[in-house]
Amino acid sequence: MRLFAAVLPPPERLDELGRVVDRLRELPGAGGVRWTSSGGWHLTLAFMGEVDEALVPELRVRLGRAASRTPGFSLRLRGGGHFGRRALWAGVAGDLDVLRLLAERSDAAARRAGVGMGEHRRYRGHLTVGRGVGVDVGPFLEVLGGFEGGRWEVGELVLVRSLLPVSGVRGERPRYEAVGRWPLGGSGGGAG
Ligand code: 2AM
Repeated sequence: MRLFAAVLPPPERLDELGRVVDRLRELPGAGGVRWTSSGGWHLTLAFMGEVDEALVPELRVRLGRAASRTPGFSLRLRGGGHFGRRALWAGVAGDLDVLRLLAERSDAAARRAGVGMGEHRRYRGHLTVGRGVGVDVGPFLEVLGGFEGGRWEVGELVLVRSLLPVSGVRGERPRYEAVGRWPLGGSGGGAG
């Protein structure tokens, strides 16, 4: 199954972002962006891709351990950016060091469980709101630049399954399903 570890912002924070994205979708050129579905919005910690079912029990144990070793922390959604024309995203602010630590521990958990994780890149927290940006991103970034979401406490690490569309309908988006949740430890992080 196709899996990734993520932080899921609470509904009220997603609603705030939703109001900004509604404005983006009214801008000229918005039709040239594949907007992600707000119900699936997430901050990816570690993307694992296709994972052999046999590895999942070990992966769960290790993700649970990564979560328990990491203290709860606070974040807010703020501003935005883009990865070339591939992705338009909302940024994050707050305890970014802990967010990065949780991302690195999730990546390490997956590697130790035997998941092929590809090359290790420096983590950059972001929430993708649009893909395949076929137009000038400038006007979108201008609106996102003024976005300041409210703070929330991140209390859990979530394992998400991504179900890719099979219908072949153009523009259809993946469905996401939480298949595991582990509380963060709150004990100060430890050494591992
Ligand atoms: P993105 O939003 O920055 O594109 C589920 O696919 C999530 O995992 C997406 O939010 C995506 O991040 C992230 N991801 C990271 N690497 C990926 C990859 N190689 N293929 C698909 N998704 C990836």
